[in-house]
This record gives sequence, C-alpha cells and structure tokens, in this order.
Amino acid sequence: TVESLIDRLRAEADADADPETTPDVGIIMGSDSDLDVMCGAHEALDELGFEEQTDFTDAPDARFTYETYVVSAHRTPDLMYAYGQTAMDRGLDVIIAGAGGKSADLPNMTASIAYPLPVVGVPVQEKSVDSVIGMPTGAPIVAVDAGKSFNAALSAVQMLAREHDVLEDRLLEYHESLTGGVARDSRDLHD
Ligand code: RP5
Repeated sequence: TVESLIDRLRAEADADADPETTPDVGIIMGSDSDLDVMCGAHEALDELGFEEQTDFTDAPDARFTYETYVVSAHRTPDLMYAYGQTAMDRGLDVIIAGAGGKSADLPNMTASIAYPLPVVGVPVQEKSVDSVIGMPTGAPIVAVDAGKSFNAALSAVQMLAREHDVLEDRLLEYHESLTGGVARDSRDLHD
C-alpha cells in the first residue's frame, strides 16, 4: 500500500545506512504507463555499469546502483512528498523524474521538495514539456526533451562523475563508442 511504502522510505532515511550500499540514482515516474519511455534511463545506466537495486538493505554487487518507483503527483501526493523529503537521507545523489500528460507535475514538484538534490525531469510526451520545465526563478530543474530519458540518465551520471573518476572514464568510453559511425574529416567522406 501507499502507507507501507511511505513507512519504508522514512525507515530507510532514518537507518543512516552506509552510502556504499544505498542507490545512487532514483528513477520515479507518474504512472506505470510511462515505463516504455522511462526505460531509456535504465538502458543508459545499465550501459554505464549501474545495476538496479530492488532491496535497499541488500549490499549490491555493483558499485553504482539505481532504484525505480512509480509515484504520482496527483494520485499519491503523500508518497511524492515522502520520496522527495527522504531522498537525500536515503543516500540518493540525483533523481530522474518522468511524467506525461499536460499536468506533468511529478518532476517539478519533486525538484522543489527534494531541493537541493538535483532532479532531471523527463517530459514523457511533447505536451508535457512546458509543465516539466516551467519553473519559477529560484526553483530549478534540469530537463531533457520529450521522451529523452536516455539523455536524462547520462546527465545524472555526469553529475555523479564530478565525484567519481571511474564514472568519468565510463562516460568518455561511451562517448568514444558513438564516434564509430561519424566521419573524422572530409577525406573520409571522399574515400
Ligand atoms: C501522468 O499522467 C503520468 O505520468 C502519465 O504519463 C499520465 C497518464 O497516466 P495513466 O492514466 O496512464 O496512469 O501523471
């Protein structure tokens, strides 16, 4: 139930767990119907050597992990508050939040509740863009274009990489892997 999830989040926040054992990235979305779009974030994080952590108390195999929750700003506002309020104490370093529809409020509300933890917002559809990015001065959110959850995860890892050289190396390696299909200079184009 929503209440038991809220209790769990609060207990995890109070547990003062070793940051090595807690998820680094939190992925939340407004509905399970957002999963098709938001799984791009999973793909990017998996590509960069992260693992999904389902049980907070289990020491993960991978050094870097993420968790996934469905949290609705409108259907489960108490859960959204609890998630945002406990995020930092639960050991998260960054949240990726996706929502669709015209009232895509989960990313922007979570950014305000979890502040100063950074939130990368993903508008699940084109019509959600304004709702995700339209924040007042002093209430920041980082956001990607509609549907670009893969890029949201790369941005999240860029933030973590300021503290972890190994992630910087993985990001550079990933970037290198993209250059394979790109001509290096005009001679390549004429060969
Ligand atoms: C938004 O409403 C969700 O993020 C989702 O994109 C949209 C529709 O949700 P469902 O009716 O499919 O659950 O808040």
